[in-house]
Amino acid sequence: MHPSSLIAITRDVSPSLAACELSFVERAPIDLDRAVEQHRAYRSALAALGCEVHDLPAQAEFPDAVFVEDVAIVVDEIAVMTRPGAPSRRGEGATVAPLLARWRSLRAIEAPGTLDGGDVLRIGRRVCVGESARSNAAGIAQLRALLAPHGYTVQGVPIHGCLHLKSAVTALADDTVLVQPAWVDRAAFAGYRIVEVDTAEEHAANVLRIGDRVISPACFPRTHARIRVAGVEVVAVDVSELQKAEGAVTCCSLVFTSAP
Ligand code: CIR
Repeated sequence: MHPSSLIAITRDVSPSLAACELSFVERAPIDLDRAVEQHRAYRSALAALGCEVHDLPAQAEFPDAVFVEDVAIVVDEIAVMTRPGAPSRRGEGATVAPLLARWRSLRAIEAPGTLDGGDVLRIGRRVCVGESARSNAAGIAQLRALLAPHGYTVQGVPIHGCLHLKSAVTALADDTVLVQPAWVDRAAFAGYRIVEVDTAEEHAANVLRIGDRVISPACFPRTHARIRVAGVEVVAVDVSELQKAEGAVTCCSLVFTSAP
């Protein structure tokens, strides 16, 4: 039997990234070459942290397709293909599904449900889903029905002022979350140790946990100091051009173990 390995699925930056969806971020010119280079460095960071990176080719017809996190939820037992809330993003999953099917049996969110992976925060067997403009009650109910047989509890969490739940909160460890309290109520995470982002770094709550370390955008040094005080090592990556597309670090990959 092969030992289990950490898989990361990514997708190259679309040449049409400038036409991305934007909700809470002002449109600003994106340097595409720089975005491509930053994405390459992000993949290198994943590899350096032990991930086997499977990079899909860019899709010119889908400006936001680099943000692969939104098209699937991967748990140990199954993967759920989402139905993204933005109609422009609904075709992105078609080329991710066959790759994911190498490791997981696939399920799917069906209309009228909508769900973006960026709204789904899993900590152990607890799954929190942002009640956002992208993920509706039907989508959350379908995810609950698909995951409950595998022992997961799925709970809707209201958010306000940001795109996705994981814009507002991510996990630093099984017992610790990093929170932007302006966008999500800290009370939803009672029982966890809570680290707040620095007030000068509004978008700093989105970190990608790989084992006992986190990847975080390089532009948030004050929050990095807080994370380190909490005992977690930070790997900083520059994703400035992807941030202009309202993306950050969790959204650019699907990370899971090959054989749990
Ligand atoms: C969108 O609005 O769908 C993209 N421009 C950004 C998606 C970012 N996804 C994520 O954080 N999971």
